[in-house]
Amino acid sequence: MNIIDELTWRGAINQQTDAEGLKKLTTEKKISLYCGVDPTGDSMHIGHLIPFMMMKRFELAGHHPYILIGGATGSIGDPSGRKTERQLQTMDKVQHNVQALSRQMHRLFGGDSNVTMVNNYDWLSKISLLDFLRDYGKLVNINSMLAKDIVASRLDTGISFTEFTYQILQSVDFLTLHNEHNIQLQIGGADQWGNITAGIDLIHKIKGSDEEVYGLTIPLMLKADGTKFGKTAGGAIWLDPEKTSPYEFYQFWLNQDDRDVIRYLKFFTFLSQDEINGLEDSVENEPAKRLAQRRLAEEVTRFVHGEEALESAQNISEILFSGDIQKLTLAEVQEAFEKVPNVSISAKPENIVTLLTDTTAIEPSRRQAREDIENGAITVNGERVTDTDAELDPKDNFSGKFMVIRRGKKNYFLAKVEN
Ligand code: 545
Repeated sequence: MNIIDELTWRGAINQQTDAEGLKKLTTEKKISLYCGVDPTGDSMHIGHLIPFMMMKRFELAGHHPYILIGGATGSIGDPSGRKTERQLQTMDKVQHNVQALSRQMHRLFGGDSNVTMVNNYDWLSKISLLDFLRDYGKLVNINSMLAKDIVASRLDTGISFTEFTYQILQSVDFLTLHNEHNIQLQIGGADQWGNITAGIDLIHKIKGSDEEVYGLTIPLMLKADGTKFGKTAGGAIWLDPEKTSPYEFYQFWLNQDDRDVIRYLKFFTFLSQDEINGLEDSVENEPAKRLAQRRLAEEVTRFVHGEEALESAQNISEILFSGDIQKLTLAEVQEAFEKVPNVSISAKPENIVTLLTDTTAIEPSRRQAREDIENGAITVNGERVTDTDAELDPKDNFSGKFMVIRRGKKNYFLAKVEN
């Protein structure tokens, strides 16, 4: 199947500069294409990942993707999708982020794949101001720059000359990559449309309007309930395991709504159309099994974090579901309860009522603590405690490092033992 037809089936096409031309080109030959990312942070979140998943599909179809890290553009800042001027980052910070993002990209798309990484600092930093103005500035029309949505929407609040110029830098990238690597297509999220078409205009001005270059954008991912995709109460879902643990990452996908899960499978997994259609039937006919969510969580976690992290995330999920938390390893306890309230306790044995009130303030009063204990609402390390005189010794579990306290069905607290 042609790659453009595949992306269409996946719901992954927002706009194209020449749909017919691009389909013909990709049917006739294998092309080189690119997508860029600016080092404005040290990790991508799952929203940023989308166009790069689509690049991987181009690769699987035999095309040659280039990933551009914006060492130069990242020091300026893309105004796209932002209502206010950005604060400039220090060059040290940009450099740090370039390295972090390159590592992340390598882990995801490197290895033995046919993906090439480039950094636009290598060419943009070499252009002098006079050359810039003479070679490129002269070819770009201020009127068409002002007409771009991104710039137009900032005219009343204001936009600096620096951010205004950003679209020319991204255009020079497209031109440079076209000249040096015969790149014919740039892809990006819907917010990149203005920058991508600016690049095509520049190439046409310099190389003639017959020069075959294309742009394609991917729609913003929306959720059926109208809230923002990829955000939870705890913030964004990051690809960096230090920011979002593999367990939390796995749970995020597992908890998706039936109305969204098929669209996510199409965007974030490499499952075939047949497999996804099968899962769609399952959502319709046996939704309680949540097969689609399970498969989604499994595929995406494996792709981003690897097999071992996936197994551990599944293991933690099963253990928490069964309540048998003594089976968790020390590392798993930390991962599982990273986001629950943390309290600290001493290494000495303590009475359960004192522990829940004076020591940890999990319960508001001794009366409430006694009531919850007697009603069976309190478990410690997976075991129900119903005796208000019980003495708990932190040494008994998790190598004396943690005590996991649960109030009611879902309220977990991680007590860290002070040493
Ligand atoms: C720079 C030079 C080029 C081509 C592209 C660029 C980057 C582009 C841009 N892209 C966004 C981005 O976000 C910061 C990530 C922090 C880790 O700003 N001008 O860099 C996002 N992009 C992915 C998608 C996007 C876009 O990386 O395209 O739409 C989000 O889905 O916002 O020559």
